Amino acid sequence: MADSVFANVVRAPEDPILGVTVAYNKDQSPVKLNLGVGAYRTEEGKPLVLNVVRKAEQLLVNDPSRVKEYLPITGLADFNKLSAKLILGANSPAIQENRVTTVQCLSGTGSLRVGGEFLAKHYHEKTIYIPLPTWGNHPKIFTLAGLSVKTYRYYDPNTRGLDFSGLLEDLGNAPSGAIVLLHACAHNPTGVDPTSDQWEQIRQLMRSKGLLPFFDSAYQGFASGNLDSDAGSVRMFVADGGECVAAQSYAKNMGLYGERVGALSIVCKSADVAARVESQLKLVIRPMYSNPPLHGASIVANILKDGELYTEWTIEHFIYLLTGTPGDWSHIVKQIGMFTFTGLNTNQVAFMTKEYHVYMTSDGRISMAGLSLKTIPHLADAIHAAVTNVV
Ligand code: PGU
Repeated sequence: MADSVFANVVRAPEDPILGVTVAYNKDQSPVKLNLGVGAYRTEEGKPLVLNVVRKAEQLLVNDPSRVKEYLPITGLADFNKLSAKLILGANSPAIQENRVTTVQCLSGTGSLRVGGEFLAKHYHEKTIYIPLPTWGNHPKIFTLAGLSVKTYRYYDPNTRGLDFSGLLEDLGNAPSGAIVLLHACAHNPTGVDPTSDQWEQIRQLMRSKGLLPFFDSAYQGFASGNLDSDAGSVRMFVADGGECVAAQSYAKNMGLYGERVGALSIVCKSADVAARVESQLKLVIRPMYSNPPLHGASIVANILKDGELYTEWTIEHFIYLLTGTPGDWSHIVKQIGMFTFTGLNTNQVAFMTKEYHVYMTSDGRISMAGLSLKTIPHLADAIHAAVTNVV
């Protein structure tokens, strides 16, 4: 047999986050626990679908007038309008003045990628600053989008809090006009967010240097439990009349992970600019995947536009924020969002996986949403053993 024409393809490593699920699926142990990916689980550790999502889905199935026609390149119009309202606020002047363009994209990742490619093509400064650390896919998304990626200091391992002076210093030294990736709330993986006063200082510094804010909003509702408060950082930057970019994901806050529902909004100075920006976004999207999928966006639109379902969503979703925290380390209580940055090192994580079948990312991040009352003691044992046996 002749060699494969692909014989020189080298094996790539598993993804640092999604690869944790691959390893977990292979494990046969009955006590295994997956705290890698940020996803809600039932007490039994099974994936959880919100009731309100089931209801909205049923409405779609029962409606015979619904067809499977292609969506426009920009996606479902209702979904886009409602998404802009969710992040910018119902009474946002920017929306009223028609200077926001919103396009439906493939969840948060797709929104970041489309936004990145648009900026690489049409924005004058090609450097994007991302926090250190950040979600592991950020540098890859923006590099492949054609931007050059640099980091700014964000987390201080000594205080297990924000390195605010480092952040201000690094953004202060960024070239004017550079793009800055900001986690709108519930920073992943650290769970550390700036206070409103700190956000205000960041805003002033960024506006004074003409730095362009690119918000990643993957956890709206997870930081404070309130959708509006969690969009406060974004709204602060819109209220000053300046421009910004925002990527939204419904993967976590509606539990729609695999439906791949998200939106990219670009807030512009005028309606005329917004229309031209949208025309160019279509040119980015069309050759990439032509137009986005219909089903998930229809679910979201049904929930967001219906008063009753909307209320049900806000109540049901936030009940799951009340998951208990193991241990009494004060940083764990202080950190917010779906994840806890435990401070466990790579060796301790490897030990917990090998000896206790507990799966998490090697940086020590655990998804709190993967825990249940039943599994907390097992995790606590595993952490105790790791901390006492492994340095
Ligand atoms: N932005 C941030 C900050 C994220 O944490 C995630 C998902 C995304 C964007 C993109 O999510 P979409 O599913 O594309 O909407 N991070 C999760 C999910 C697993 C992953 O890495 O994709 C996580 O566990 O970090």
